[in-house]
Amino acid sequence: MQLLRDKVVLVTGGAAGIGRATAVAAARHGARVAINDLAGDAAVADCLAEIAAAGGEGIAICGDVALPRTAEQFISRAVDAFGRVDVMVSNAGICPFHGFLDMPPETLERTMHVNLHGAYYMCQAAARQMAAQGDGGAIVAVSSISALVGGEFQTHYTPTKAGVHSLMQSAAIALGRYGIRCNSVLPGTIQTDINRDDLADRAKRRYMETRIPLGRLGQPDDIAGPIVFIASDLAAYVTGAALLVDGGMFVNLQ
Ligand code: RM4
Repeated sequence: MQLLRDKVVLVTGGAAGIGRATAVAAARHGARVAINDLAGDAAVADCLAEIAAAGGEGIAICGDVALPRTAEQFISRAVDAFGRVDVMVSNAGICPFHGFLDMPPETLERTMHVNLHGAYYMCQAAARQMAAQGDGGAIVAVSSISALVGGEFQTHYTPTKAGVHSLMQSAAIALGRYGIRCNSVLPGTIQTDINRDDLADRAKRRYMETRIPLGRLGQPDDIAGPIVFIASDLAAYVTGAALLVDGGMFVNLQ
């Protein structure tokens, strides 16, 4: 069953990790896919090849999501190529782990601008296009378990993930009249480049694994499936919702 057949799906941070897995899964489910990424490097080419191998048509429009013009260019180029936008997956994000007391202002600023401002600009630009198209759409923001709980070395990051989730709740209200659904997915600890260094600490990795009832860290494909579902017409009455995908970590107190 192809859940996104004939849809045009846009994914930010689409060349690696959760974004790449989502872009390939969308292609596998019949979508044409446009990915954004910061650098047009080998990872972008590899992702486009994987999209093609999955039977999809893909393009890449690179740019820094922290800049408002990147969102405008992403939407415009995707519409030029595919004629419309049906789904926006706002995934791009960073988490440079750092202590609170000596957090450099530039690290705080960059994290806020990429994770929260970038999500805002991308979701706003996609919603403008969807509203103009007049037949609805779906926006999925990749928030995090970190919207719900804290991290000692994530004081700059967890507020952005809470903000992304809250953005979806408010956007759901603002965009319901256009038939545009807005939802957030909240991944747990998923092995990607974002935490490669952090999880290289064996004690940290072991601690995180013991927190997870399913007994393993997540993989990008563990998030791609829920994103495809919540973007699809199977979720036609779902908006303003949050889907926690964490292997049971959040509820595991004892
Ligand atoms: C997630 C969660 C994970 C961490 C990543 C970077 O929100 O906190 O544990 O590895 O962020």
